Amino acid sequence: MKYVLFYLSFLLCAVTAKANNGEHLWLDCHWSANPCQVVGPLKASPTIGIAAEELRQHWTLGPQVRLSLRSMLQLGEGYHITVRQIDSSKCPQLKATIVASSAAGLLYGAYQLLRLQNTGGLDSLLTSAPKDHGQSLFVMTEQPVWKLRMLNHWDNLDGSVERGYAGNSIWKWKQILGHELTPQLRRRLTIYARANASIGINATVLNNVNASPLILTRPYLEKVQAIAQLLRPYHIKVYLSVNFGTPKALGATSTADPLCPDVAMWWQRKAKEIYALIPDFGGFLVKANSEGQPGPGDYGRSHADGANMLANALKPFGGSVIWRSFVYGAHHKGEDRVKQAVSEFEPMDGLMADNVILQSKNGPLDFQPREPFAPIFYRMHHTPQMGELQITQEYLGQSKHLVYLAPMWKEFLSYVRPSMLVGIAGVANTGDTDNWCGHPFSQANWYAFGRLAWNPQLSAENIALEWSRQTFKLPTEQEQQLCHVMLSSHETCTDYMMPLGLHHIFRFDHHYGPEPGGFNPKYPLEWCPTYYHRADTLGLGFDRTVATGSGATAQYPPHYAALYEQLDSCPERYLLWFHHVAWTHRMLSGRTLWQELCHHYNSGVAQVAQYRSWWHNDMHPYIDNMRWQQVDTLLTRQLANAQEWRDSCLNYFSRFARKPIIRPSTHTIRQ
Ligand code: BDP
Repeated sequence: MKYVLFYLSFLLCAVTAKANNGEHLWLDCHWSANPCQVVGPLKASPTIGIAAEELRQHWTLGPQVRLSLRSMLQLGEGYHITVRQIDSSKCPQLKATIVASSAAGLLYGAYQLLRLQNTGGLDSLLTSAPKDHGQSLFVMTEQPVWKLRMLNHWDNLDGSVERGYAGNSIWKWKQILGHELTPQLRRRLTIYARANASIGINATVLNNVNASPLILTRPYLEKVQAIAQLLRPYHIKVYLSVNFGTPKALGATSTADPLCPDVAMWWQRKAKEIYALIPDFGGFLVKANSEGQPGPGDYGRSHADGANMLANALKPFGGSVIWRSFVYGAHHKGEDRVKQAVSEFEPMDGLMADNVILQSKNGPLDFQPREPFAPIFYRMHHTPQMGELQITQEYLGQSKHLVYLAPMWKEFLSYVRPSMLVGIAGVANTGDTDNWCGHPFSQANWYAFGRLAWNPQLSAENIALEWSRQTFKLPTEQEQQLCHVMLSSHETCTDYMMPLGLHHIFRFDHHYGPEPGGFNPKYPLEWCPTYYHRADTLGLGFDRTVATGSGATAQYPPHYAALYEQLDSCPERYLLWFHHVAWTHRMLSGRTLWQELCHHYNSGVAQVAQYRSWWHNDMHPYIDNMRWQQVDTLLTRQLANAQEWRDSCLNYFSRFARKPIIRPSTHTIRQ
């Protein structure tokens, strides 16, 4: 085992000696000449072996780390860390102990200890004078809030990635021969596994929710088994997205009706086959009767019928069904799209098997730059729920814009309490490009997702700081500037794309640039920008009030329903989501709606211009040339794109407002 790990670390680091292409993400991969000693039950499991090897290679603040496994402590996946100052006579050194009740806890504790080291969390111990008995102490105990901390890959079997902006799929099915991964793939996926383990992610769905039936055929299942074997020591469980019509599509049955005994039997046999290959398989993620996917509705059955049939097949093996609530247009045609998840699923609350989890996107529409939270989280009282966040920035500049998503996710988490969920999923932004995520700053979103999934109380500020320290290692002033840019970047993006609660005014299909006038009779109305902004000569915005609109406000708990229903109390960031507002309406700033809209668009562009000139003029000395150049080019592009957003949206809306566009002044940065 030791030699395997030695070889792996060597392989992992060899390629990056020359230039930092970002492949190792936020992780240290230098090869220590003087490894520290790690003591404990190192042979007890491969997971502990990895924890020990990480510490041996990367812990530099003291001669020894002790790992201790105590199952009585009931720490679950958590850990208890103690660090003491020793030998302060010459230069202070630290002695660390990690106690956990599981191998996973030791692994997570090891990564946390290294994070503390690399982000300066133990500096005070190193600099402080010795306390009584010659020792200062640092202690921390942590357990994850959610048991499921999952990535959803939208990777297709042909190697493409739906809404992927960082190259092709990371899985490389052709490089898995029988049960063996090629050395290249093994090396790459080991970096992936290590990155996830370092931030606490413990589950991954390998394939697209728009799933190919082929994933459940034997050759693919054997490849999945090979991936599961690689991920297992990093405490990552594999799940698969399944196509509800699979038995029929593969020609095994004549129908996919969930109430047909042959169909149920097929799934039971399939579950048995999967668990024989992958005993700790997590379960199925299902997108059914949504955007053309097959589902129980095709046979007049309910989502509960479908979910329960699958749940029944997985139950004997301890697996779960994660059923998505992202459905619209199937059963509630004509109803405001944002209301349809509640209309569809609320009547099924309590009817689903106990190993079914309902997974819903953070907002009621579709990963827009800003959405109010989805009310379904408050409407299901007997069904375990998971939140689905999107790391891949489909609607937030993809891998071309610097947009740090933690503030947006924190906004969601300020409405939906962690205790309301059993887990959280993030639609992954990984691809086979060298640095995994395309934009160097998009790595921060993967990092932030994991950290928040572990502990939703962490602040966006601290996570930005942690990430930038581990990724760039900058002097304090530059680090602060960088964090400021990251933290303001989401608001900046909504300013130049869709301020004040505007939504879905993207160009058709690719969801990158603006098309506020977009309308195509060939598409469902719910895909057309004009359906969402409702601009006319009187005003702008979608009226979702009970009094005069679609009544979506009524789906919220009373406090929020009242807040959103009234124009005067509705937070301005959601204003045009819930109200059709007169162009002359006075905003809190004293400006009219039209003036305010111009102000936001101008201010978004001005912010990006500032980011770009800061990076271009000030940051070159502090960042390796490769990444500096990459970000410089991307920020130039982001600026041009922000200007395009501003110009096309203001040009278009000015036709309705019948007011001249207010051009940027020197005061356009958001106050
Ligand atoms: C939308 C994407 C589409 C996904 C869908 C989903 O545009 O590609 O398949 O969500 O979540 O945002 O199922």
